[in-house]
Amino acid sequence: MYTAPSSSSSSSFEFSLFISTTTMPINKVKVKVKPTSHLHLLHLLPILSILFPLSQSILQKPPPLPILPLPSAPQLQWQLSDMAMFLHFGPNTFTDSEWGTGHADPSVFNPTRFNATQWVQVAKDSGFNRVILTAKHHDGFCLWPSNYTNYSVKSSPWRNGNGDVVGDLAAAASKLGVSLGLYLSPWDRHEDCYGKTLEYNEFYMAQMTELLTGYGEIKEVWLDGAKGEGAKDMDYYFDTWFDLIHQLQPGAVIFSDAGPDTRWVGDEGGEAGFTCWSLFNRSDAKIGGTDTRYSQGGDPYGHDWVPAECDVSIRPGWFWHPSEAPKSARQLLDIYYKSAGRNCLLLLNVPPNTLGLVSSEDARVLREFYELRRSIFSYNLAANSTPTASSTRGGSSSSRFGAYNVLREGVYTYWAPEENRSNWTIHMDLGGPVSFNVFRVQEPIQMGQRIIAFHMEVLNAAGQWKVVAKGTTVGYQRLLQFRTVQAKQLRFVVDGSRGDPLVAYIGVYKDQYLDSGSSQRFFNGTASQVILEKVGCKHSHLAAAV
Ligand code: FUL
Repeated sequence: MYTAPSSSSSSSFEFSLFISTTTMPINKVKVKVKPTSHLHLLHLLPILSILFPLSQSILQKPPPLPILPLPSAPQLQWQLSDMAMFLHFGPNTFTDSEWGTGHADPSVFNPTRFNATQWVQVAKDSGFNRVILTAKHHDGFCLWPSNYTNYSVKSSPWRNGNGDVVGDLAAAASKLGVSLGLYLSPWDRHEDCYGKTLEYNEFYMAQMTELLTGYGEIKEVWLDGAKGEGAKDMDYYFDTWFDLIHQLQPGAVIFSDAGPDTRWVGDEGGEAGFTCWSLFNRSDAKIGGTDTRYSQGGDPYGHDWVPAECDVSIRPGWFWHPSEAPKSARQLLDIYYKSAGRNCLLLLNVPPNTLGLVSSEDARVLREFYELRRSIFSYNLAANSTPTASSTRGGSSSSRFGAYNVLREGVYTYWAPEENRSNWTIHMDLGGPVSFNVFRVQEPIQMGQRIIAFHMEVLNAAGQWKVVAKGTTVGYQRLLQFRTVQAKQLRFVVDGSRGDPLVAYIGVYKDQYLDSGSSQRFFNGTASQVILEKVGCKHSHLAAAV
């Protein structure tokens, strides 16, 4: 198995070449050096650097300058997780509605087997490490005992009015190591002061403060501009809200149609544009007045870093309805390719039912979705290849920016080309014929989003390079699907970039169900065992988890 040298090992390697003898006379001082002990060498470094001024050859070339705009630390952390689970729950669950009027009797809210740990466990078991709850939806009913309204769990029969859904979820999430986000709807169809700008803004900020000070760390605050026809007119003081949220929870990202930290992708089908920039101009966007094309694609000239979040429900509605069924795992996978595979976070809604549990049908589909992803992505079929590049920053293939980095997981190690080149190619000799139909590439987004266009080509039996897939933006992660090809060699070529392109990861995979017309049949929530068996026999080398 190919193991790339780490940057620390490459510098100690250079150092051990520099002092190649075991005993060296240095100004009549004899220094014994064991060539195998890097620890000893490190201890000697200060003495040796005085006695021998360092030669230029062992100085490292620094990383290139990042290209603005850049993600903040919470934005970076948010994007590295690629999926979150949305939980729509409240009186609508019990009244079979989507937009509650705000006048449903609180007595309807009574989830007799409520278990927030089950919600979080389902999320965790299917590969989600963030859950986001509708703490208050448009009907104004609060899932926590707010001091500013009686329209809440306090007035319901559930646990005799002593329950707190937000509290239970926060405790379960913290216990299982899953992060928590909260949705506090600005539009409130119950609250009397809604429509009076000053009063309602005070009310909303007081509720926000309760949520952000009473439940530990909150990683995402979700709000939207949705409002029904005929709703009272008023101003929301968004900028003041955003400052309050960042003050109370500095690690949280704020979602809205226009950021500030993450933007709505502009549709509720979970689909980003084929081209999707994290760059965006916030001043060109309006909360409650989304330009879908602008949101789906972002803006290559944008001054702000505002990556897109793709929300979609596992069922037709956002809330649970007895007549609705979940999508199949294959459909979820297609959505994954069009969201997480296009530089976005997939926010998948899984609505708990009237018992207060994630339904078993939904849990089964999620398990299959997880197994499908695992069967495809846990083994990079190029893992044993030897990548080489058209050029390498620092001039040597043993540099810390060498092409070998594209086989190391994560975005913090990357290939960088020599400056001012126009040919940016990574060549991979796969060491024998490999069949694949999915391509994955990642940029180190902490350095800015750069790649504008790329293609991937393979060497065919006749010795000609043939283009298999073309893409535009990459960002955190780009996935491309195509008909299965068999190749011994591939080339990744950057055709356009804002500055020198940097590449953090390249992978090729086999989605064994992609070319088969029968795939729908397998992924309708009833065939977990079939998938596990198929996956198990095809990929005995699977890693433990995605
Ligand atoms: C929209 C709302 O109107 C829907 O009910 C749902 O909550 C969706 C996620 O956001 O703006």
